[in-house]
Amino acid sequence: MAGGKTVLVVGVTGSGKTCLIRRLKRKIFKAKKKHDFHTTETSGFVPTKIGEDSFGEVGGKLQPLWLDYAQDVSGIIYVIDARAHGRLTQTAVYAHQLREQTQVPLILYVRRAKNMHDCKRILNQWLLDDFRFICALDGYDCDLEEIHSFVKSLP
Ligand SMILES: Nc1nc2c(ncn2[C@@H]2O[C@H](COP(=O)(O)OP(=O)(O)O)[C@@H](O)[C@H]2O)c(=O)[nH]1
Ligand SMILES: [Mg+2]
Repeated sequence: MAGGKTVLVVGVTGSGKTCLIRRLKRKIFKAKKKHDFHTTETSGFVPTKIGEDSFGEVGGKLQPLWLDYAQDVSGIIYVIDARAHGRLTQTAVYAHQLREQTQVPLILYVRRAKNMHDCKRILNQWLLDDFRFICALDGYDCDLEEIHSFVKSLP
């Protein structure tokens, strides 16, 4: 794709998509101000240009359309809130469905895991252990670099 890649960011409502795109855009590693993480619901697909690339979020309410949005992108970041226990089954089902239906490279971005073991435990629990994933641990800031290298690796 000339002039950068388009990346679809999906996940259930409240998983952290908007905040992740905002951090990528502003290179925020840790929240400095309270309003950094104040969000309102995003409707439709509004790509945010970050460097050469574009990141566009499609929320949980539009889950039936995720596959349609996936048609024209280079890669998919699937955001999971590891501490949203009540939503993990649903999110696992959606992640499997999406991956079965498209060849577009997909990476799970698991937010708020306590540690790598916790992250892997959560993924294994829902048989997601064969997914590529980024574990965004509380207090560590290397997740943004991992996202950039995922995007760089996309065809
Ligand atoms: N402190 C902190 N809070 C976050 C982060 N990501 C998400 N949140 C919180 O989770 C809420 C929902 O995140 P949001 O990005 O709007 O989720 P979305 O529905 O997937 O777009 C936000 O209002 C924040 O309170 C993060 O990286 N750090
Ligand atoms: Mg959002």
